[in-house]
Amino acid sequence: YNKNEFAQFQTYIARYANFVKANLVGRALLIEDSSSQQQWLKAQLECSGLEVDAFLTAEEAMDAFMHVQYDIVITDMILAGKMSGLHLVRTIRRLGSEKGLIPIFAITAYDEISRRIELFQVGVSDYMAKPINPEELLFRISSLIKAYQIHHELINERKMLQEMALLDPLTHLYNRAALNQLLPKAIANAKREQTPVCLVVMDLDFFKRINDECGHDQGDQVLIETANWLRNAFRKGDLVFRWGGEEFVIFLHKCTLNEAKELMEKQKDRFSKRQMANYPITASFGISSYANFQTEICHENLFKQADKALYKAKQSGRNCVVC
Ligand code: GH3
Ligand code: MG
Ligand code: MG
Ligand code: MG
Ligand code: MG
Repeated sequence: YNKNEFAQFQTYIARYANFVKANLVGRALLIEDSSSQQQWLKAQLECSGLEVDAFLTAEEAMDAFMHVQYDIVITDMILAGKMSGLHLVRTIRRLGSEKGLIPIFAITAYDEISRRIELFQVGVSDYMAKPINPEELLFRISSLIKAYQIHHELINERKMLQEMALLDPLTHLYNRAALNQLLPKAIANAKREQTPVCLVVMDLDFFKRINDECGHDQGDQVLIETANWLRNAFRKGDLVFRWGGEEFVIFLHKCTLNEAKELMEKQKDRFSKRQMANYPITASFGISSYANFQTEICHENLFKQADKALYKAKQSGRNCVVC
């Protein structure tokens, strides 16, 4: 750089440093065993807008780390306690969970190549050697924090999308994709625990009439209220799905065919006595069961058997239960 360029560069750095200072949002875990250095570092970090929890030993810091959600760990490598900086980094990295991916910034007294390599080998994200220049420190941690926060947002968004993909948007019951995912597991559980299970397919009777007579919105409302009724009608551990249209599927765990038949007769009567969105409505039910554990059954076949029984229920006049 010539003199002019350097001056310009310095102004730029100062301006950007102020920007970074005012713009860091997050919580830092700071470990420094010299209390004067700790106070100084804490003040520098807090200037940038960060919240800082500071500790003198790695043991105390690790305790806080397990209970609080941090955005970065900034640690001195040579510490007074039993647990060294390297040990702390290794412990965090071994967690495996989301927590174990936090950026870790090392502050070291030595700056030899072998030391630096060792830091990266145990999983440090970045480091600076003492004496620390606060401007540079803020630049370095700011990019680490931002990358980690974006990573977090993406993980949360992905979780939300995965959950949404399994829910029916109208009724918020599990949808058919959820059925394909959860039923094989539920059937495998039944086989492992040797406890019989049943599958019920429920189809609203003459549902098309509601749409025709009262409009599609009224039809939707009936579906929503039916779903709410179903949600409360069964035991914890039973699964309720909207399979499609006006058809619902109920998986009954720890339930024999006779028990399912008896239960569904009662539920059918309760349902037919209730109005759904001020509309009197009944439903037909078909039941299949899995109780012979010498044989395998896939959820498609379990469904087909229940659907066949449902067809018979429709043929014998609706508002009834067939096994
Ligand atoms: P059945 O007793 O034989 O089952 O007669 P049904 O009228 O209930 O059966 P059908 O299969 O003839 O008609 C089902 C209707 O459900 C047709 C379709 O337009 C309607 N439907 C499917 N999904 C929805 C939905 O999300 N909202 C509304 N309002 N109607 C739906
Ligand atoms: Mg130290
Ligand atoms: Mg139908
Ligand atoms: Mg039909
Ligand atoms: Mg129907």
